[in-house]
Amino acid sequence: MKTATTILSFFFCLIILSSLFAVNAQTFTEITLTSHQQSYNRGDIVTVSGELLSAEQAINGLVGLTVVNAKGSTILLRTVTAGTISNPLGAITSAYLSDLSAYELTSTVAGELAYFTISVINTDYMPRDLCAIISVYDNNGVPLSYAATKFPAVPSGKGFTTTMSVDIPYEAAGGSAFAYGGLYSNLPNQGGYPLAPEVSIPFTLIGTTQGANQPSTSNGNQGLYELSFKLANRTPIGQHTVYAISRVNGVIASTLASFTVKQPGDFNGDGVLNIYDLVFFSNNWIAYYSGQPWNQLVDLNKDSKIDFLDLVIFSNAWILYNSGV
Ligand SMILES: [Ca+2]
Ligand SMILES: [Ca+2]
Repeated sequence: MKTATTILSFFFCLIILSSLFAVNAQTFTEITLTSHQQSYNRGDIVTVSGELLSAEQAINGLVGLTVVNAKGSTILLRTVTAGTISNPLGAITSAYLSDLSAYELTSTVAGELAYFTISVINTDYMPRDLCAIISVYDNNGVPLSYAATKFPAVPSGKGFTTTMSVDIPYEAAGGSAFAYGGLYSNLPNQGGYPLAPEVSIPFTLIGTTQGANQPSTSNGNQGLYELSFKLANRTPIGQHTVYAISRVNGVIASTLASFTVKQPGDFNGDGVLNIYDLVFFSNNWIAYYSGQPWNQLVDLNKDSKIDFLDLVIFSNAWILYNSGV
């Protein structure tokens, strides 16, 4: 929790500082960010989007997006493009799944460390700190983990190649998965902004469960950007924070948004899982079987029926809630 507070207070300071710089530079660079819903269930698809503006006009640019879960862990770091990017300050020249020795691989196994090798260069005219980032998803478009490597003051025209390890959880959905390679001036939670468009790295994830082949998606037209991803079935309950940062015309703009991941089985939405939710479940179960109207909230596995599968999910949520997990 301490880490979460530190990260969030850093982001707030950065926003205040960047807005001061924006005023001083009189360019009024601004970035907006919203999550399309205030609250989500575990397993839902989250979409966040926003706009990049300079002097109140939509402007092309790179936007770095960070999502921090309710336990303060960063679950994804992505670079989305708001329009066409010309003359980026850096480039990713290659990125692929590999072994520890940078030998290229096509598949890896859930529950083990995966390795990714990425090569980046500084295309600016002056030395720059470079931070290469790998953000990994499973076959359901669920963000799993990330890794980053920084090198200070990389000369103009030079770069580095690094091999990074990412922990792939055992429960990650197998199939066609994606990682994304990003290049930043630093980690976004340390004020870093994107220097180059990201690259996607397709690979095969061998898992104990097969995913639905539903990748995370991003898109953008001039000034507009959007990112969708799926919440893990085990994502912590509570407030998730999304942080966006961009550098446009030499001015850094950043902002925050948040959404809540709801307690499964909390049908009346009071944040507590108790007898009132059980009564709601039972009443709707009875209604379903007697052909009466029933509430879709109770269909926890979203198969348009109320049966024992929903009861199992409800019971598991009840046990987990009452054991304080
Ligand atoms: Ca409740
Ligand atoms: Ca159901």
